[in-house]
This record gives sequence, C-alpha cells and structure tokens, in this order.
Amino acid sequence: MPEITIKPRVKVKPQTERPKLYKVILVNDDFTPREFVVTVLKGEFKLSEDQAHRVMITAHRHGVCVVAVFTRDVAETKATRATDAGKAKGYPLLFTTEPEE
Ligand code: TYC
Repeated sequence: MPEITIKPRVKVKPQTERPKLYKVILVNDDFTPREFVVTVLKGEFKLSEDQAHRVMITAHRHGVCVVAVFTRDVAETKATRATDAGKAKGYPLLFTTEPEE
C-alpha cells in the first residue's frame, strides 16, 4: 500500500517584524521664543545647533516640521517631555506624534 503524506502548508510569520515607527512633529505658534524652541530640540532630541535651527525655522515658516522618527513609546515620551518643557515656562509649544505611512 503506497503511503500518502500530506505536507501542511502553514504561513510562517517572520519572527523579526520591524516595529511601526512614529514621527515627532513640531507645531508652530506665535508665542514661544525661537531660541527656546532650539534649546528644547537640542536637549530632548539631541539635534545640533544647526539642525535644531533648521527644524525650528521650517515649523515657523510652514506650520509644522518632522523632528525625528522613533518607536511609539520613545516618540510619545519625547513629545510629552518637550511639550512639558514649554509648559513649565508658560509657552504653548507643542510636539505631537503620528504613525509613519
Ligand atoms: N513662531 C515663533 C516665533 O516667531 C517661533 C516658533 C517656531 C515657535 C517654531 C514654535 O514650533 C515653533 N517666536
């Protein structure tokens, strides 16, 4: 009697799926001093003076600017800390997060 063996075809999910990434976005306002925005960008996001200035000016001119991309937890923590730094000085400075496409 010939034996028939059936090979199960199971889709194997790759074990190392890359985590979804989130953008941290700087939002312009009319009150926060430019230099303070630059200081927060350098302190919280480790940008150089030059990078921080470019990001600040881009948000100032266009309304928003992507600061950097992180995993969800890191993006949310940094956005909150940076927003709170402005709040502590009475500024409406705002950082938000959104998932990458
Ligand atoms: N628009 C602010 C000003 O003219 C500076 C500023 C830039 C504030 C970027 C917030 O995300 C910002 N003082």
